[in-house]
This record gives sequence, C-alpha cells and structure tokens, in this order.
Amino acid sequence: MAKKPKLSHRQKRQVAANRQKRLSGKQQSSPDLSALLAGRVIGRFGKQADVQDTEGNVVRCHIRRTIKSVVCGDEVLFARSEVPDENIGGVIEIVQDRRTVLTRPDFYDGVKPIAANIDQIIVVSSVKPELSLNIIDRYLVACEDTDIKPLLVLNKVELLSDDERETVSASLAIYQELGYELLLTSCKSGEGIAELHERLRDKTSVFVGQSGVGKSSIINQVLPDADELVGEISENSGLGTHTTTAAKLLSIPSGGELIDSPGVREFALWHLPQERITWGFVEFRDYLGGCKFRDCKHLNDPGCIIRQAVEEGKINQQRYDNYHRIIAAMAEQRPAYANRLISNPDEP
Ligand SMILES: Nc1nc2c(ncn2[C@@H]2O[C@H](COP(=O)(O)OP(=O)(O)O)[C@@H](O)[C@H]2O)c(=O)[nH]1
Ligand SMILES: [Mg+2]
Ligand SMILES: [Zn+2]
Repeated sequence: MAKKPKLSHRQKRQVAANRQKRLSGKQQSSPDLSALLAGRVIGRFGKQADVQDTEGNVVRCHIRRTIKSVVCGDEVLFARSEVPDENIGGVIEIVQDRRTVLTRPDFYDGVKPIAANIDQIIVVSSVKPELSLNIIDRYLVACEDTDIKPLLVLNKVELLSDDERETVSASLAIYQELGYELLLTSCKSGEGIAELHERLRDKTSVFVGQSGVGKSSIINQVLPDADELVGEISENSGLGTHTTTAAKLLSIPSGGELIDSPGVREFALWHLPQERITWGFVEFRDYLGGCKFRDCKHLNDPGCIIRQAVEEGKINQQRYDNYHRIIAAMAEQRPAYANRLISNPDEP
C-alpha cells in the first residue's frame, strides 16, 4: 500500500474549507444573487443568447455551463461582465421556471424546447384555397398538449360572399361552443386587424398555420418593420423540409410580443402519442376512463361511451371523424418522422 502523503497545515486548511463548502451545498462559482439582473431571452445563437433587460437594453450573454437549456422567451437572471468584451456583456446564471413551453420532437432527448413563456397561439386558417376543419383540429390538439390558449383566426374573409360567410361561420361555431375564441380577419379589407392588435397586447404570442393562409401578411400588419416576404412557400411545408433558423422574440409597437421562426410556425405538424391526441379533444375528457375496455379505440369497440356520446349528439360528429383521421395520419407519419429525425439529429 502506498504511503499516505503528509499534508501541510495550509493544505489541511484547504481541505477543511473545501469540505465545509461541499457540505453546505455551496459551489465555488455560485453567483452572488443580489447582483443579478432580470431579463428575457430574445434570441439564441449557438452557445450564446441575447437578453433584454427591464430597461430594454440588449446584452449578448454566455450561458453558465450548468444550465440545461435556454430558449427564446425564457425569463433569466444574468450577471453583467465586469470587463465587457466587445461581443459579450454578461452571463446567464439562472433560468426561471417556464410558465409554458413549445417543444419539438428530438431523436435523442424525446422532446426539445424551442420557445418559452408563450401566452397564446394564434392558429391562422383561411377560406381560400379552402377551409380545413381537420387542420384546425390538429392545431387545437397541439395547443391543448402545451396548455397554451389558442386563438383561432380565419383570414381572407373579404373573399366570401354573404352566403358563404354564413356557411363558414356556422361550421366554425363548433369551436366557439367548445370555448375557443374566433376572429375573422382580412389583410385586404382590414377587417378584424384592430381587434387582433388588441388581442396581442400584453401577451407573448406565436402565429402558426399552413403555408399560404396569410401569416406573413398578418405579421406585417402588426409589426410594420418585420418586412416579411409574402407568398413565400419555403416554410411550413411539413416533413419534407427542416430549418435551422432560430426563434426570435419581437416587440409589437402597439403592445405585446411575438416569438417567431419557421420552426415555431411548423408547430402542430409534429408527432404526438395517441393518448395526447385524445386528451386534445376537450369535449372527450368527461368520458375518458368510462369506456368498457381500457384500451378502447373509440371506434367500433363495444361499450365505447365516446362513440355513444357522438350518437346522442353530445359530441360533434365532424370532430369525432377528425379525431380518427388525425390518429390515422399520425400512425402513418410515425416511420417517416423517425427517419427525418435520424437524418437531422443536429437540428436546434
Ligand atoms: N385575398 C386575400 N389574400 C390574402 C390575405 N392575406 C394574405 N393574402 C395573400 O395570401 C398569399 C399568402 O400570404 P402569406 O402572408 O405569404 O401566407 P403565409 O404563407 O401564411 O405566410 C399572398 O398572396 C397574400 O397576398 C387576405 O386577407 N385576403
Ligand atoms: Mg409566410
Ligand atoms: Zn371508447
């Protein structure tokens, strides 16, 4: 056995001090909490993040290595560098608990956060080329999964005749009956735009929806400096594309904030397990656990009280049909999805 080395007095003191620190749970690098500043992450770039402090100053920060993830919208505590270099002005020390988080599936981690502290998801649809309730249902399921409140926006309504408008309003009434709010807008006539400004005030919002419905046009109306390209079809085309553009948090001049990126707009196209889809249909919740068989598919299974509720008119037939359409589409998509994740493991 090796002979124990003899410690000097100084070394002994050091060991005792280290031990004391370790036992009291203190890390040598623990930040002085009283010196930290509050801020919000408005952008993420590689190993750094831009943080906006309460006075509106933007400080590019390093991220303390012990922090697991920092995304756009995060509320953080950061320390200003004592000697700021020209690029880096501080270090993010603490990420506050997230009120809400938007995630995307990740091959390695299961899910990966992409934006945090969002108050509402603006689900944009349009009447032309066609209105798809199935797509709306899919977005609503994804919103329910995140527990972030959706606002349904139906755009391009100036294209409707009075009769068509009545038909469309009647078919969207299902959602209002379920408690979802609906706003009709037109970027051409300006209808509903003032109300949309009102709905964005004092909140952090994201816009989602299929390509061509008018998201960029609407964003240009609420963020005059955004200079969004209208008619661009590169984004939001689903599983075929993937994009590495990081999310940004933007201040709306009339009040409120927007978190935006092509990745954020692709939200809802991502895969969800079946039980989350079922949970996402709010009107099914009262019946969950009540079917005869625990693994009820709510299809032709005997003793299915969801199907029974549909037959009794308590659950809307179209919603029920869309539920099964979404389940089937997700099942079909699963293998393609896995391939996509394997081929792009480094996506942010
Ligand atoms: N008629 C009409 N067209 C619109 C309206 N809003 C957008 N558009 C058009 O719809 C197309 C797609 O718009 P865009 O904003 O690029 O949609 P995005 O793909 O969702 O970002 C463009 O040709 C726009 O000019 C609207 O309210 N009415
Ligand atoms: Mg666009
Ligand atoms: Zn059932």
